Amino acid sequence: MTTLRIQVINPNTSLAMTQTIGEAARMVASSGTEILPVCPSHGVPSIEGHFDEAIGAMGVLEQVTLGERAGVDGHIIACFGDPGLLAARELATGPVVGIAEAAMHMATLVATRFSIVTTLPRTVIIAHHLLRQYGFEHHCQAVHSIDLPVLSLEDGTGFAQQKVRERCIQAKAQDNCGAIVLGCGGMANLARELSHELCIPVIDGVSAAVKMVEALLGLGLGTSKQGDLAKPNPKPLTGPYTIFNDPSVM
Ligand code: 5HY
Repeated sequence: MTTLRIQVINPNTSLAMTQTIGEAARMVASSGTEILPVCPSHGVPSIEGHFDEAIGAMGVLEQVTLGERAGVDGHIIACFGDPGLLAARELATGPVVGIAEAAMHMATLVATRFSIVTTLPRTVIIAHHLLRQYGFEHHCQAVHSIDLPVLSLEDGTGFAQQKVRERCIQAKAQDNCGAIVLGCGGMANLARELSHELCIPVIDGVSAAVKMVEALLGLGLGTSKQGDLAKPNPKPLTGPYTIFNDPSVM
C-alpha cells in the first residue's frame, strides 16, 4: 500500500502551535498517511490580521516549494485565513487545501447553517471575506471571537480553551446554527470533545483538510495545471525570493 505524504503547514512560526496542529492531523489521518507538520523558517509568530497574513503567505510558499522538492503528495495550509492558498496551488502538483475552506465545506455537509468561533475581533472580517470568496456567506449564521490573541491558545492556562467553549455554547443557544466551525489552527485539538459535550457538530479545519486531501488523492486528483493554477511563468526572482528560481518547482 502506497504511503501518502501530506505536509501540514502552520504559516506562523510558533513551534508549539505547529505541534498542536500536527497531533490533531495525525489523530484523523488514515494508517497509510504520513503527516509532515512544518512551519516557515522565519516570519510571524502568530497571524492576527492582513499584514501578518501577507508575511505568513510567503512562509507557506517557501514550505510548499520545499515540500514539492521532497515529493510530498499534498499540502494543507493550517491557518484560518488560508493565506497564500491560490499562489500555493500554482506551485503544487498535488492538492492544496486551506483549513477554513475545508471546515466550511464539511460544515455544510452536516448542517444547513453553521457559526464560526475565531480568536480576535479584528480577524472576524477575514472570515467574512473567505465566506464570500468560497460562496458560504448564506450558510453562516454568525462569526464570534474569543477576544484573545492567537498564542493564548498555547499558554498552558486553559483560559482560551474555556473561552472557546463558552462561545460555542453561546453560538448553539443564540445562532440557530446546526454546526460550529473552529476558526484557528490552534483550536484543532478542541473539536472532538466540544462536539461530544455540546451535542452539536464542532468542526476543526485541520482534521477536515486531512480527510479532504486523502479523498482527493484517493481519487487521483491533484491541482489542475490548466488555466490560472498552472505553474507561474518562469522569471528570475531576486533577493529573498531566489528559492523560487527552482526549475523543479517552477
Ligand atoms: C490561525 N492565526 O489559524 C489564525 C487564526 C486567526 O496564527 N493561526 C494564526 O485568528 O485568524
